[in-house]
Amino acid sequence: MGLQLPKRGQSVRTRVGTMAMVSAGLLLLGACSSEDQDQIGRLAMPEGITDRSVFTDTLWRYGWLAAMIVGVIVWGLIIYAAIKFRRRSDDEIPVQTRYNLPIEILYTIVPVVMVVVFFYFTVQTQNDVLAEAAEGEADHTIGVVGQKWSWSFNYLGEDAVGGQDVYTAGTPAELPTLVLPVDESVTVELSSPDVIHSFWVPGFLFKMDVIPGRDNSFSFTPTREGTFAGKCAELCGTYHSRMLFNVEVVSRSEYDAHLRDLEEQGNVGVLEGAADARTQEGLTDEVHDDETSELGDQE
Ligand SMILES: [Cu+2]
Repeated sequence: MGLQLPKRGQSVRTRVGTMAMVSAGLLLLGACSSEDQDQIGRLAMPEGITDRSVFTDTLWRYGWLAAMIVGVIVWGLIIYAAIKFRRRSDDEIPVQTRYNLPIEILYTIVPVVMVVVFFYFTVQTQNDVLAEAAEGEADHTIGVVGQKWSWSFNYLGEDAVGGQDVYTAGTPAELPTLVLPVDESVTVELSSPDVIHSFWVPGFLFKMDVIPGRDNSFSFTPTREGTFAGKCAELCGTYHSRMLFNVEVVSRSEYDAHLRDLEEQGNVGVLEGAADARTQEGLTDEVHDDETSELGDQE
């Protein structure tokens, strides 16, 4: 028995359905706020707020472009093949082809080449994002501690408080705020006393794991003032979803005032993030050496 063509009534119904879907789609797009439309323009990436976010943003856009080019070629080939080699009569069987070596080599090599190109540009982007502060040392160094289930921020050796270290800490109920000076370079040093967390500010278009016993750091310069959201991006345990914080990018004078406030509140020193941080194995070399010598003394 041959193929049954759809009856006329069915195809009209399909066309009406398609038109309804297209107009609903257009209506939805039209109803988008300008904020949503900005986001569509950025291909769903958050707006970058540091000098480094442009690298990730560029990779993202070219990634989409490459995917669209591949998509158009593949869709084109599918449509071309479906029309050109369609079944023309009920008793015709299409040409049966087995093994086409050139085609098989092509569709093995082409994806490998695409992955290599993606990999190359990803590594290049990563190097740009992770490059240390351009001119020697960064203007500010901030120690960020991720601990179950919040964050501590240590502002290290700040001139505004006479070269002292001051800190701020939060809880899942009272979110901590990381204050950053606009247009000044910052190095963030990440540490964790307990489990692996991940420091993520979506506006940085970047995140980095916070691993016990491993010193991870990155540098950047915030370029836009404002309040932004931050979170833990590693499924680290029970209250992982509550490991939220805020980032406030402010002018230098407001930044200095914030540091002096912390000093006045008595938040002087460096927080390790947990009461038992110094007794846990393998946190930093320094701690480890201390423990070894203590053990040596006991023996
Ligand atoms: Cu976490």
